Amino acid sequence: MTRPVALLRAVPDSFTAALSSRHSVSIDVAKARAQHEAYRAILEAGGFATRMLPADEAHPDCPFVEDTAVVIGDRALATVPGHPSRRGETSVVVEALRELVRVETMEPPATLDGGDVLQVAGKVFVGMSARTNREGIEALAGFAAGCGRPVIAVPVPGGLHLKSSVAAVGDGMVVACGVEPTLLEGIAVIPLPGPDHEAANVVRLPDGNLVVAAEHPATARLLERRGFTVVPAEVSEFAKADGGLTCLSVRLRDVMV
Ligand code: CIR
Repeated sequence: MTRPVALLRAVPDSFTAALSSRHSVSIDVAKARAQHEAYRAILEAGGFATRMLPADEAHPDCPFVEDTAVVIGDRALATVPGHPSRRGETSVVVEALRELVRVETMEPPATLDGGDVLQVAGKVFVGMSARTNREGIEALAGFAAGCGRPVIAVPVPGGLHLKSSVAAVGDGMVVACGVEPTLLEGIAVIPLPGPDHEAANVVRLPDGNLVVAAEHPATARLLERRGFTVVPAEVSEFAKADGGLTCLSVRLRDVMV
């Protein structure tokens, strides 16, 4: 039986130095590795074939692999991550992607983090965040046009990236915190009350179940009331570095292995 692929990247010892807006918290690397392994097991159980790329000590944020590439169908766009310290993360990801899909590369001055790209109902929404600039959005639009997908730029309501506040939960449906529903034209929005935007960062598994951060039980309850089956995952150590569930993988939903 073939399965869609998800790429992950292992946690380096240097993860304690990952970028973070929460300066007073210290990251437990052993705990982060255990959480990462459990996350991988959840993706596998839910139907993904996972591939683990090696950690890179020179790049503390490398486990947040989602930011380095945008995949549409059988094509990928390698990004120029918005933070300068993260730019060297892409090369290993590009090598891995080349074994699976056709890869295009974004060039500076364009910058874009994959965490700003939300794909739902055949549309590509992109957050105008501090990490994703106008040139990055134009580069994404050119790439997506080649895949027959429109790109719609939207403001980021809170957190680091667009997907810090909104994630796809089904065909044409998202869960979102603080997102003005009219911005996501044609998409059904399950609103989350907040105040924590990251509570909306969930991963949809191939089997239809949703991975929800164990730190956000209210999100789990709300999605269960909507009829979803929820799989909790602990990601406390990644949250300390402003990361969530989607950040930890690049999901190639149409690439079967
Ligand atoms: C950063 O600041 O770039 C990382 N510490 C967190 C990246 C999170 N990535 C994501 O939401 N896609």
